[in-house]
Amino acid sequence: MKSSGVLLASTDHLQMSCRGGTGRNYSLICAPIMGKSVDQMLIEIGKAKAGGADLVEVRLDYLNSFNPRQDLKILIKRSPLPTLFTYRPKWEGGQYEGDETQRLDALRLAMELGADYIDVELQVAHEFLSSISGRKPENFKVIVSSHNYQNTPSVEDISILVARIQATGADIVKIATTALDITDVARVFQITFHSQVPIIGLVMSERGLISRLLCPKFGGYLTFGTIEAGIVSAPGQPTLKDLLGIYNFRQLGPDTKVFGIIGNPVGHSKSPILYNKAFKAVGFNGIYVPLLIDDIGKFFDVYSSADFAGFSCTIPHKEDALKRCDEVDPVAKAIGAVNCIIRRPSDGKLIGYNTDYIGAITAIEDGLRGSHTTNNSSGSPLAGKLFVVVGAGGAGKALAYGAKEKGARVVIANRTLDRAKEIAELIGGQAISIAELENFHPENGMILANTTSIGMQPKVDLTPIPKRALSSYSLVFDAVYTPKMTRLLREAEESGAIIVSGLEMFIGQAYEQYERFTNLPAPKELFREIMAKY
Ligand code: NAP
Ligand code: DHK
Repeated sequence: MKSSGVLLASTDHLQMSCRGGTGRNYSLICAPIMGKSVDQMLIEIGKAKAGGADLVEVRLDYLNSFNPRQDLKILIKRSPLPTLFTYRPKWEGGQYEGDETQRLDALRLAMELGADYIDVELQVAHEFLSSISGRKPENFKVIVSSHNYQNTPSVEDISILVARIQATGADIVKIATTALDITDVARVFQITFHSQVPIIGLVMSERGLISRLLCPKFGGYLTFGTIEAGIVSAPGQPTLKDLLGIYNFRQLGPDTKVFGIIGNPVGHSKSPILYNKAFKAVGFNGIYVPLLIDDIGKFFDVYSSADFAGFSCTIPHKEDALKRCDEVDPVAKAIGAVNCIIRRPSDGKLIGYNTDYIGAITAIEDGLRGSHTTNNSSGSPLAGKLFVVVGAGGAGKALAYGAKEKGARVVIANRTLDRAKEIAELIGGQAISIAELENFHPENGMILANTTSIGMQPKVDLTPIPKRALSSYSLVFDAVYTPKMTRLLREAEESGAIIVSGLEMFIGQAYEQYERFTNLPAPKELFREIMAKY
C-alpha cells in the first residue's frame, strides 16, 4: 500500500512529500538462485531462507541440464520459500539459447506444478498470458519484465513501457534499467511511487544502488538480495546480509529520511555501517546509503526533496560541495571544504559544515597526550609544533586550518605545489612539493598528517613518504582509514613515532554529523563498538 504522498515531479527534479505513510514496509526481498544443478540450487535456496529472504528467483537458464517436470517438481516441493521461476533468454540478457516453445512450456509447467510466480519478458508476454488464460491458479502471479542494459529512458518513455506491460494483463510490472548517473534513478522512483499496480522498478549498476536500497520508500514490490557478495544476477545487487544487517531493510518505509555519503569512489566508506547501526540502535527512522556521484550539482538539483535530508561528503567533492551549499558554516568557509551537508527542514536550504578538522585535530591531540579519550586539559599540545600536512584537498585544508588554530607552525606538502601554496598563503604557512618531503628535516619532534589518498585500498602498498624520512616525526597521523593500519602508520610505528589512525578521525568527525542528522546526542561508545568490529 502506498503512503499518501504527492510526487511533484518534472523531468529535471524529484520532489515528494510522504505525509505519514503506514510506515510499514511492504517490499519483499528476493534472492536470485543461479546454481548450475538442482542440487546446487537447493543448497542456495537453503542459504536464502537462512539469510532472511522472502522468496527466491530460480533462474532456470543457469542450469547445465534441465528436465522440466522432474526438476520443477523437486524445486517447488523442496523449497522452504515461495518460488519465482525465470527462464531468461539470451535476447533479454539471460543464458538460455534454446527453443522458445520449450522455454515457455517450462514456465507453464512451473505454474501447473505450484510455482508462486513466473517472470516472462514483455516481448512474449501477450502470447504467454493468452496461453494460460483461464488456467491461472488463484494465488499465482505473472511478472512481465523489460530490461534495458544500456540506459534509463525518460519518465515518459518508462511510463509508456509500464502501460504496455499492464496491457498484457501482467499481475506485476517489472522494469529494470541501467544507471549511467545516480540521477537516472529518480525517474524510476517517480514511476514506482506513482504506479497504481504492483511494480518492480530496479536500476542496474553501482550508480543504481539506491533503487534497490530505497525500494520500500518508493513503493517497489521487491528488491534482490544475493546470498553471497559478488554472486549477482544483475549488476549492483546488494547482499541479503547488507540489506538486513546494515540497511535495516525491514524498518524502512515511505517516511524514512534518507542520508548518504557523497563521493567517487564511495564503496570503501564505513559511514553506512556506522550511521545505519546507530540509527537502528536508537530507533531513528533514517537510512544512510552510498551515493556514487559524478556531478554534485546535478545530484542536488534532482534529489531536492526534503526526504533527502543530510549528507557526508568525501573525495573528490568536498570543495565543490561548499560551492553548492546555500549557506556555509564559518569554519568550513575558512577551510574551503565541506564534509557535512544538512538540508534545513524549515526552508530546504543546503547548509555546509566541516567536521573533519575537529575529528582529526582532537585525535592527534589525544595521541600526543597519550590516550584516545578526550581530555579537557587546557592548552593544545600542538602549540609551537611543526605540523606537516601531506595533501591539499578537502582533508588537507581541514588539518592545516585546525593545526594553525591550535598554534602549530604549518607546512603543506602536495603533489600540485600551487594547491599547497594556496593554503599556505591562506593560513600563513609554508608550501613544499611532496617530492621534497624525503629530505625535509628542519627539526625533530615534528607532526606528520597524511591527507592524501595514498595507501587507501586497494593500493595498500603505497606510502606518501619513505620510511627513512620518518625519524624526524614524533607523531604520524593518516587520514586514510581503509585499511586501519596503513603502510605509513606501520613504518612510522617501526620508526618509534606515536601513530594515530584515520579511524580515530573518522569516529570523531562522525559525532557532529550524527547530531546534525538526528538532533540526538552522538552515541560515542556505540560508535567505537561498531567500528571495533570493522
Ligand atoms: P581530495 O579533496 O580529493 O584530496 C586528495 C589529496 O590527495 C590532494 O591533495 C591530492 O593531490 C592528493 N593525492 C591524491 N592522489 C595522490 C597521489 N597518487 N600522489 C600524490 N598525491 C595524491 O580528498 P579528501 O577528501 O581530502 O580525502 C583525502 C583522503 O583522506 C582520502 O583517502 C579520504 O578517505 C581520507 N579522509 C578520511 C577521513 C576520515 O574520517 N578518516 C576524513 C577525510 C578524508 P593533488 O592536489 O596534487 O591532486
Ligand atoms: C570520509 C571523509 O572524507 C569524511 O570527511 C566524511 C567519509 C566521511 C567516509 O565515509 O569515508 O565525513
